Parts: sequence; C-alpha cells; structure tokens
Amino acid sequence: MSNEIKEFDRRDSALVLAHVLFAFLALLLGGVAGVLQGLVRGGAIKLPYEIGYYQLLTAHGVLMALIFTTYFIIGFLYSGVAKTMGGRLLPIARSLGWLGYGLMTSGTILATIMILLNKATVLYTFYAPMKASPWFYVALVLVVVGSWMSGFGIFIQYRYWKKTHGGRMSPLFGFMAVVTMLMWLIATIGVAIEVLFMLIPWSFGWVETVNVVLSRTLFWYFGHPLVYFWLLPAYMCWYVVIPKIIGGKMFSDALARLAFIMLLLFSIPVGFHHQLMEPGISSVWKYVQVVLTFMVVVPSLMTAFSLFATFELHGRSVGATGLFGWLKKLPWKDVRFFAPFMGMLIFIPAGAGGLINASNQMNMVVHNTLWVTGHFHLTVATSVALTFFGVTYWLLPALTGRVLTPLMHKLGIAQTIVWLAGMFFMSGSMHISGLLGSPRRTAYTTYENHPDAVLWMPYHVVMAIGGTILFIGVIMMIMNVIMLLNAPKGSTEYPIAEVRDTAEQTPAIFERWGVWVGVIVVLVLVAYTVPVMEMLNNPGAGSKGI
Ligand code: HAS
Ligand code: HEM
Ligand code: CU
Repeated sequence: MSNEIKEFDRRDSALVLAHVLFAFLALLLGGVAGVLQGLVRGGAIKLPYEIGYYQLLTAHGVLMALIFTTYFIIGFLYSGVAKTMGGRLLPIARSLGWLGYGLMTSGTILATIMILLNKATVLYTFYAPMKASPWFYVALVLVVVGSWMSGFGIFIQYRYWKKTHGGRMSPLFGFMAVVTMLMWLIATIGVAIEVLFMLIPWSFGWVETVNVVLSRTLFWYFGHPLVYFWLLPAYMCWYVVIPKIIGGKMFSDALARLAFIMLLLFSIPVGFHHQLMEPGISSVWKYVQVVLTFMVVVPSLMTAFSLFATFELHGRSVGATGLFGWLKKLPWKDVRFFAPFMGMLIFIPAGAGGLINASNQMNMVVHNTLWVTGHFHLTVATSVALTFFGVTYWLLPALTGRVLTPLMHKLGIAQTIVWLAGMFFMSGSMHISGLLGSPRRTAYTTYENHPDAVLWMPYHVVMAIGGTILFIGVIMMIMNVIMLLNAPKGSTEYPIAEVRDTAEQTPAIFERWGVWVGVIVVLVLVAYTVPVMEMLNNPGAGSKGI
C-alpha cells in the first residue's frame, strides 16, 4: 500500500477540515432543535416567538440527517482516499471537492434561510402535497449536485491509482469509498427526478398538481439508500480502522468487499418498505421489495461475523482464553475504539428493530409511531454518530499535526457514556410509547386525556429527560472538537489495518464496476417498473399543494 507519505498535504487537510467542522456546526444547531422538540413533546415548554413545532422538526431532520452526515462522510472519505490512494489528492480531485463544498454550502444556507422563514416547513422528507417555497427545492438540488462533484473527485482519484498501479486490486478503503459514492449517485437520481421534474415545476406554479404516490416512491427509492449512505462510512471505520486500533488485523479483505458489493446491490430496490402502509402500490410489489430488504440484512450479518472474528482472533493471539476472554483484551480506555464499539453494540438492537419494521404485519403496528423515531435514533444517531465521533478523535489530530492526550481520551469516553445514557432514555421511551400508539411528528397533545395518551405521556417526559442528556452530549462533543483543534503538536497516525495472512485471494470480479451497475439496473427495473407504470396510469393521483 502506498502509505509512504505520512503527513497530510496542507491543502488536503484544509478541504477535509472544512467538511468536518461544518458537520459539527450542523450537529450543534440540530441538537438545539432536538432538545427543544423533546421538551415540547414532554410538555415542559412551549415554543416562543411563534416558532412552529414542524418548523423546528424540519430544521432538526435536515441539519442532522442530511447535513451533519453528508459533510462528515465526504470529509472522511476524502481523507482516507488521499491517505490510501497516493498519499495526496490529485489537483482535479481537490478542486472538485471544493466545488462540491461550495455548492453544498450555498444550498445548505439557502435551505436554512427558507426553514427559518417558515417557508419550507415540509420536514426532511419533503413529502408532497406539502409544498415548500421553490427555493427550498433549489437548495436541495445544490446540495445533491455538490455531493456529486465530490463523488466524481473520488472516482477520479481511484481511476488514477488503478492506472498507475498496473490495475492491481485497490486498497480496501478506496474501494469502499467508491462503492459508497456509487450507491449515492445511483440513489440520488431518484430524488433529482422528483425535485427537478415534479416538485420544482409544481411549487413555481408551472403545473397545478403533483402525483403524490409517484413523488413519494421516487423519494424512497433514494431514501432507503440514503440510510445506507450514512452506514457505509461507519462500516468502513469498523472494517478498516478498528482492527488497527486494537492492534489486530482485518479478518478478510474478500469478505469485506463482498459485503459492500451486496450493500450496493440490495440497498436500492427496497424503498417500498417505507411505504408498506400506503395505498396505490399493489401488495405483490411490496412483497418483492420486502424480500430484497431481507437480502440487504445479510451483508450486515456478515459484518457482525467479521467483527466478532477480528476481535476474537486478536484476543486469542494475545493470550485470551475461554469463550469471552477476548473481550478483556480490547482497549477499553482508548476512545478511538470505545466510541465506535459502543456504536456496534447498539447496532444489534437497532438492526433488530429494523427487521421488525420491515415485517409487514408488524409495520402496521409501528408505522408512523415514535417507535420508528426510536429506531433511527439508535441506527443513525447512535451507531453512526458515535462511530463518526470516534473517527474525529484521530482524524482531526492527524489532519492538523497534533496528538490526542490521555485527558482527551477520558473526555471522549465521558462524552460517549453521556450519549449512551441520553439515548437509552430517549430512544427507549420512544420505542415504548410508539408501541403504545404515540404518533411521531406530532406536537404536544394529550388528545383531551384520551386513555391511550394518558398511558404514553409519562414516557414522553422520560424522552424529554433523555433528550436533555443528549444535548449535554452534543455540547461535550463540540468542546472536544475545540480541544482537539488546540491539542499539543505532534504526529498522529491515520489507522489503516492490514489483512490477516491467509492464502485467500480477493477475486478481481469485485472491481468489475460495469457488471455491478448492470445488476443494479436489472434489480431496479424488476422492483420498480410495473408499480411505477401503475402510478403513472392512475389519473386520480394528482394533488394540489398544501
Ligand atoms: Fe431503518 C425506517 C428497516 C437499518 C435509518 N430507518 C427508518 C428511518 C430511518 C432509518 C432514518 O422496513 C425513518 C425514515 C423516516 O423518516 O420515515 N432499517 C430497516 C432494516 C434495517 C435498517 C431492515 N435504518 C437502518 C440503518 C439506518 C436506518 C442502518 C441508518 C443508519 N427502517 C426499516 C423500515 C423502516 C425504517 C421498514 C420504515 C418504518 C416505517 O414504517 O416508517 C437493516 O438494514 C438492519 C440490519 C442490521 C443488523 C445488525 C447487524 C449488527 C452489527 C453489529 C455487530 C456488533 C458487534 C459488537 C460485532 C441485522 C453489524 C458486538 C460486541 C459484543 C460484546 C456483543
Ligand atoms: C426527530 C430529538 C439527535 C435525526 C427527533 C425528534 C426528537 C429528537 C424529540 C422528534 C420526534 C417527533 O416529533 O416525531 C433528538 C435529540 C438529539 C437528536 C434531543 C440530540 C441532542 C439526532 C441525530 C440525528 C437525528 C444525531 C441524525 C444524525 C433525527 C431525524 C428525525 C428526528 C431524521 C425525524 C424528523 C422527522 O420526523 O421529520 N429527534 N435528536 N437526531 N431526529 Fe433527532
Ligand atoms: Cu429503509
């Protein structure tokens, strides 16, 4: 591997830093919205200055789910691509990165202004027939097109590396970055079509109605891979970085690549599992997509297997005995390990919740309740977020030529524990009150003391307490970031693990991108052609805006 160049090029670290710091700004603002939501729903406060609950919820969803994640991911991918594929970015890749950053940032600022003006209170899923100012949709286009530019930068760096290395198998990090951005590119085509051809003409008033079920289908064609776009970079840390941090080796390069290819194939044709309760889609096609949903679980189970194997093999190699002796050999005091590991641990119940959601009959019970909100605060807001925090502890020092001190390890571990405690209360009570029937996306109401609402109200209070603890966690993380930027000078390694010595050869087919894109196209056509034709042929589907 070409890890010869140790320090980051100053221009590369500036690009990555710009992304990562913007992500944390979004986390801070989104956290303010989050805690206020929790307090409103718990009945503790009323919003001042005529701020609407849904306005706040839109800000939270957009800043957290769309902005915090995307900026962090692009920054992280660029850093690892530079590190493992040539040591520094090609000028063209760097320029595309900055172009993407500029487009995304102008989009984010425009969208935030529209939300603050209460002209885009349509939540982060912007479902029609709720209608926002056209400028909100234009802002979304800027964010998406910007992210494409960064994707192209990564592809160019990858192609250049392959060319200059005689077509050798690419470094795993680079491969995974390409899979992640390829998935993103294919997925965002759906939302681009929705926004450009449906929502923008409709909100400018050029056309009167919009086909609601079609627009939602295009959204979820994008929306499900969106959640995997958040997850894949966390998996990259788990596969490539964590083995190095614990002092071990990666279990298998081929298994990791196979898991990523499967995630690429099966993440996309599954959007209907968000629309199981919607009329206008026949149950046959819902069934097909649920089968594919269960297929996409398989690579996550492979990931779990691979991680357990990494931990156990390492533990035994340093003398662990017994069934669980290897647990004691893990570096619990190292925040670079501790935070992502807690993310993995939480991903077990989080993923189990996903399986419940995907099962049609159980989806009837939980759909549109706070259970679902509980599910994704475990997946994206804990498994993914804690992993990103864990990455931050070495990424920022590596970028700025500083070192992580023992004190900062302790502060990081404290932050992780606060986050886990807050999430235990918040997500736990969301799950329970969801089962009791409490709807998501609903401001404070007791439904005139309806017996069901009386049952769930105490859990809403717990949710508010959990949200407050989480907000403390956000503040602690922001302080940790500031401390990292001012840490003592020194040299910090960018941890990339080696693969265990085995006779295993990674099959070259994994990098035959034409094959995989072809398979995706076929899967998408199978899963979507007939239901989309049915939607297009439904004359009653048009709706005016609300
Ligand atoms: Fe989900 C709704 C199904 C995964 C995020 N999901 C959402 C929404 C979001 C979201 C944001 O089928 C709401 C969107 C909205 O606003 O409406 N989800 C699934 C399924 C999975 C799943 C089947 N979701 C995720 C991930 C997300 C995410 C990942 C973000 C990052 N989800 C659904 C469905 C809905 C849904 C329905 C719609 C609900 C409705 O009605 O609206 C699966 O991919 C999960 C597979 C995961 C596993 C776990 C593997 C475990 C691993 C960890 C190993 C641990 C180790 C450490 C090694 C099977 C890899 C162990 C150490 C020890 C010491 C023990
Ligand atoms: C929704 C709290 C962090 C993503 C919510 C809701 C609350 C909440 C109370 C609204 C439930 C409802 O009325 O339906 C918090 C708190 C946080 C936090 C207190 C930490 C301080 C995060 C993070 C992410 C996230 C880190 C993602 C990276 C979301 C999303 C929604 C949501 C996508 C759904 C918005 C919608 O339904 O339109 N959060 N959250 N949250 N949260 Fe968080
Ligand atoms: Cu999904």
